[in-house]
Amino acid sequence: MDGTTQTLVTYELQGEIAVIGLNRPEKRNAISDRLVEALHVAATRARSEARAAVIHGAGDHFCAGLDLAEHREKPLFEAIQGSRRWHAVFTEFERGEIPFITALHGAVVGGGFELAAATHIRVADETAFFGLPEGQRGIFVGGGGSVRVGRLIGAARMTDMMLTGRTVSPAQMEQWGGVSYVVEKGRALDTAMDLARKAASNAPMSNYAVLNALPRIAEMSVEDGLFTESVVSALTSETPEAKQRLRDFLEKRTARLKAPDAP
Ligand code: 1HE
Repeated sequence: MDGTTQTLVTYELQGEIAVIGLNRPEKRNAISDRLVEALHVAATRARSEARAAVIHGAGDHFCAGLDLAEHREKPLFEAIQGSRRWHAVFTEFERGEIPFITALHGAVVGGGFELAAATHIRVADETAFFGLPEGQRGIFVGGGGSVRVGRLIGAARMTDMMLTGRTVSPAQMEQWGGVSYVVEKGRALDTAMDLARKAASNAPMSNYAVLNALPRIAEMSVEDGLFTESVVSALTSETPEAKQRLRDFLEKRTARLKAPDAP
């Protein structure tokens, strides 16, 4: 298929989960302007009909980042507008209404890492490797990485990755807090789907509060954060769904929590 007829992003609703696939494997899922728009369409649809979503990549790599061929041709102002569009679309994932989970394998580099950083849970398989090669390409992160990746793994580690061009293994990235799960080769999508089903079973208002209150509270002073928490907590408890779920627990209609399985 050529670049005009190809479905750059696949979309499928599996039960309550939207499964969104970067689908440009011949270019290692490099993110072009059209691919950003396709992600926007997928995010909008997922928000309207799913309770959680998983993003994965077709082929051997999750995503090679910004489409460098397209970027090379861009005048200055279009480059700024393009970056701002990434920000707007990735924020639809990050601060939306449903949780997004990324299933990572192969290259998770540049804008691909920025995309993953805008989602709520990252699952990597053993083949994944992380890089921020912008310095080697003579450019800078433009998909929100300076804000999100820096906060996720720490500014010093991000600086190191950008200055040295080093790639980072999934095990190291897990230690750094950049991914939450490392699984066997080929298992990232299944694991992400399992996690998405769990998240989808929560009350939607609780998930909304996690997605929208937690990151804001993290930016507040301690006093403001604690106050905001009390208000959000009380509002969440007032929903009919919360009342029903609390009743279900007290009347022993829900499963009890269990200690985790041994690692
Ligand atoms: C691309 C891109 C791309 C591959 N833009 N076309 N990202 C990077 O600097 C990463 C650049 N890519 C790579 O290092 C490698 O391609 C991979 C490690 C990801 C995969 O290697 P490999 O050997 O499987 O594939 P390949 O042969 O390098 O690439 C296959 C094709 O995809 C080839 O095109 P072809 O026409 O010669 O077949 C490549 O040119 C093409 N391709 N990656 C365009 N990124 C909002 S700011 C974000 C800033 C950034 O993301 S900077 C980081 C950019």
